[in-house]
Parts: sequence; structure tokens; C-alpha cells
Amino acid sequence: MQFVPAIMKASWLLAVVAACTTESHEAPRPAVTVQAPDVTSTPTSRPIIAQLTSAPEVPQRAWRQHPAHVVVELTVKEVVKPIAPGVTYTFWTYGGDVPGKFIRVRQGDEVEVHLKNDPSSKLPHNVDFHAVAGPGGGAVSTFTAPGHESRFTFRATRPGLYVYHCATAPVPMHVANGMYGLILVDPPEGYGRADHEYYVMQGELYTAGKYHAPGLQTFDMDKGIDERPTYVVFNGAEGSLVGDKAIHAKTGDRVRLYVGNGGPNLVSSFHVIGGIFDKVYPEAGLHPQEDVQTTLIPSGGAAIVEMTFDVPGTYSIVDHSLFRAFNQGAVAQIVVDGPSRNDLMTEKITDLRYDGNEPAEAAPAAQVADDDIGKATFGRICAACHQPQGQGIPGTFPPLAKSDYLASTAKATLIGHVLHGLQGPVTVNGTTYTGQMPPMAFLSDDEIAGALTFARASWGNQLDKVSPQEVGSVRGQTASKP
Ligand code: HEC
Ligand SMILES: [Cu+2]
Repeated sequence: MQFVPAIMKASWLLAVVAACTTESHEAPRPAVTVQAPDVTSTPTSRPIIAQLTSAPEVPQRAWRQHPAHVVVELTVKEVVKPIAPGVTYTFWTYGGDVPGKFIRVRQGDEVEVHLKNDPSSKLPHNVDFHAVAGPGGGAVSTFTAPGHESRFTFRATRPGLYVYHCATAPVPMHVANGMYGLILVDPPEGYGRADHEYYVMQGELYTAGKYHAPGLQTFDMDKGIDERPTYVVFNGAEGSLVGDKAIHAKTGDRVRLYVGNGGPNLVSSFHVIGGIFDKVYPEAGLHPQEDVQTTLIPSGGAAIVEMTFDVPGTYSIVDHSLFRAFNQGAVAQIVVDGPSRNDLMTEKITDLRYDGNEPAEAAPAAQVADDDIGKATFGRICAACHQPQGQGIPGTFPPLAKSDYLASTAKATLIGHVLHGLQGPVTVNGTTYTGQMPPMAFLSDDEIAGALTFARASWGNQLDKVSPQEVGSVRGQTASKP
């Protein structure tokens, strides 16, 4: 962007002088103008050192009602860090981590960039800010040899979330080695309230060794050119947002993710499994879209996504180009705590055997050996809920083993339960169950008789047989009822 440092410096000095003479650090605040954001007026407050954060943290929004002169200090470091357990890589970083530090300014701010290149670096580096509307995005102004520091200033004229990255030759190699990050330019009115804000950035790694090949890995230029990454990861390493490093929220919380894609090659199909984005600012542009399942994030692009969760549990963030998620590392997690919501989503209620035939066409009992039919039916149908040893599942499925209900209830009633289902409450051995057993009239008389007989004679139960005739008569009686 075109810039005249002398003018900037003069106004900056004036501002400091003004601040000193009024003995106040606060300049008078102009009224907020939402329709016409103040992006051209000269900052009137003292320079502010930007508070940068490492992913997944996001700096606080500046609640200033006026533009300011903001100093951004970035230090390039070449560091060895893990990609996955037992796999390391020499990353080139802005601030020691991948992605680079999150920078947050306000629309209209004058941003003074101090780019330091650590003396231990082997190569020169620079930075191209996509938030800069001007040739190279600052790349030429910030070209910095090891042990040097470059400074330049730009005006953040446009709001949005922008990628920054290294643009030193070979550029894609510098990006693939981790030299990318995000700068957020808040519009004066902000993006609205959120309970949590997180920084997530996708990127690829091209290593000489295969996926999970152990040891220090080197960069593979040919894989880069072929666009065949070894790893596709969020926040610089596989598992960087998984397990005890997962993102956390409570049900009902508004979660805003600032998502970037460093690339250098792939477009991300950004998706949260089990989640629907309430709002997406596609490509981090001005106009939000609502109720989105998956959003495309181009290489060198970003998106702002917002979501709320009603059902607690663990939600996986993936690139829905799924081999990347399952075979290259592109998985992160959001853990949502809160009371269960069976009204919105239940756990698995039934697991019935499906043999390819419709229930009415179930294999005739005669095909199964007579002495096995009870055990077989129990194992095939009843054990899914009541468990193989009839022990049930505490709180969910009552036991049949030593069940006082089974022992004290008339056979015809039990047959009726299996034929027509049973909806609680039902008390078994002192515990009351309020679940639901599905109707199983698709079973033959022999199967129901066999399963009940088997249950009544197993695991310590010593109850008499149930005959197919008894089942038939209950079925006949109830079938004729309306
Ligand atoms: C899909 C799960 C499921 C399947 C399959 C199932 N049941 Fe049940 N069963 C239940 C539930 C749940 C209850 C308790 C209902 C309630 O809470 O009101 C129950 C209750 C019972 C009871 C009375 C309570 C007790 O523990 O004595 C009997 C007897 C019974 N089932 C027998 C069977 C038999 C025999 C089969 C196989 C033919 C079977 N069930 C298959 C879920 C199932
Ligand atoms: Cu670089």
C-alpha cells in the first residue's frame, strides 16, 4: 500500500505531544459511526503494542472507538517441533509456533510491523500481509536477514480475517515449513458477542518419509510440487487440538472460530462432525451465510465460523476431504459439556439383527435345530439389550438373570411383552426401569417360546418352559383385539 512515513511520524508525534500537554493518556473519543467506519482519520492516542497470542488463543478485541497506532512485534525462529508422536520437523515460524502469532487490530489502525529474524536462523524471511492493499503486502519492506529487524507501516483499511505468510524464495517451501498466520481486522462495530473465540489454521507438510515415519523429517520438494502432502494438520501438528488439548465449550455457548488455511496447496472443506455452523463469513468476507454444513477455505484464505451446541459430547473438526482427516492428521476436537438432551438426540436405542429379509419373511423356525432355537433367538435378538449373560445394563436394560419380575409374572403377560413390546415403568429386583422394549411379533411362536424358555432356565433361573402353543394362543387373543 502507498504510505508516507514522514506524515505518519509527524502526526504520531503530535499525538504524543497532545497527550503529554493534557496530562492524559486518553484522547477525546469521537462518537462511533457504524455506517461509515472511521478508517482515514489520524490516530490520536499513543502507540499501542499489540498483544499477540499463540493458537488456539485469540487476543481480546480492542474496544477502542477510534483508530490507533499499533506496533506488531513478530520474531522469526527456525525450531524443531513434533508433527506427530516420534516425528519431528524443522519448522520456520513467526514467534516459535505454527501457525504464527494471532494479530488483532481495528479497522483504520496504522500497523507498524517490527519483523525480527532470530540470529540463529539460517535464512532470510519476510512477511506478506493479505490485510495490506498494496504491492507484495509488505514482503519487500520486511525482507530480513538473520540477526536483523525490519520495520514498515500499513493502514488496515479493510475489515476481515486475513492470512499472512512468508514470501521469500522459494515461497511455497517457506509456507510449507510453517510460515503462515492470521491477522484479524475488527470492523468498528465488531463481530458481536461470543463466549469463546479460537484460532484454528490448516496447513500441509511435505516430508521425505511416509506418514508417521519416525525421526527428524526433511522437506520433500517433489511432493510439494505434486501437491501430495504427507500430513494435513490443524495448528501445526497432528493432535494439536485433540484429547487434553481439545477446545472446550458448554452447551448453549456461542463459539467463534477464526479459521485460516495456510496451504500452500490444498483447499479445505472445513467441517465440524455433528455440528452446523449458525453463521459463516465465507472467505472471511463482509456478508455472513447461515446454517452451513461445510465451508470451503481456499489456500491463503480464511473464514469466520460461529456455532452453538445443544447436545453435549465430542465434536471433531475435519477437512471433509476425508483421507486427510483419517490418514494425514486433519482432525481437531471440540468438547461440549452440558446436560444430555434426549429430546434432540438419543443414544442408540436398539440394535436388531437384520439378515436381509423383511421381518415378515423371517426364516422359518424349522430351519433351525429345535434344541437350539431358544438359545439362538436369545443370542440373535434379546442379548443385544439384556446382554449375553442376561445381566442387563444398569439403568437401561433390566436383567433377566435372577429377575424377580420374570419369576413372578404370568407367562401370558411375558409373552405379551415380547409380542407387543413393553413400556415402563417396570420394577426388577428393586430397580425401576422406564425404558422401552420394542414389539417383536415378527418372531415365530417357536422363537418366542424358545427365547423365554431359555431365559427362564439360564443364569440361575429355574422356571418352567413356555410352549409355542402358549405363545400362539396369546398372539391369537391379542391379534383379534382392535
Ligand atoms: C431393544 C432392546 C431389547 C430387546 C431386543 C429385548 N428387550 Fe426385553 N426389555 C427391554 C427393556 C428396555 C425392558 C424394560 C422396559 C421398561 O423399562 O419398561 C425389557 C424388559 C423385559 C422383561 C421384563 C423385565 C425383566 O427384566 O424381567 C422381559 C422378561 C424381557 N424384556 C424379555 C425379553 C426377551 C425374551 C427378549 C428377546 C425375545 C427381549 N426382552 C428383547 C429391552 C429389550
Ligand atoms: Cu520465510
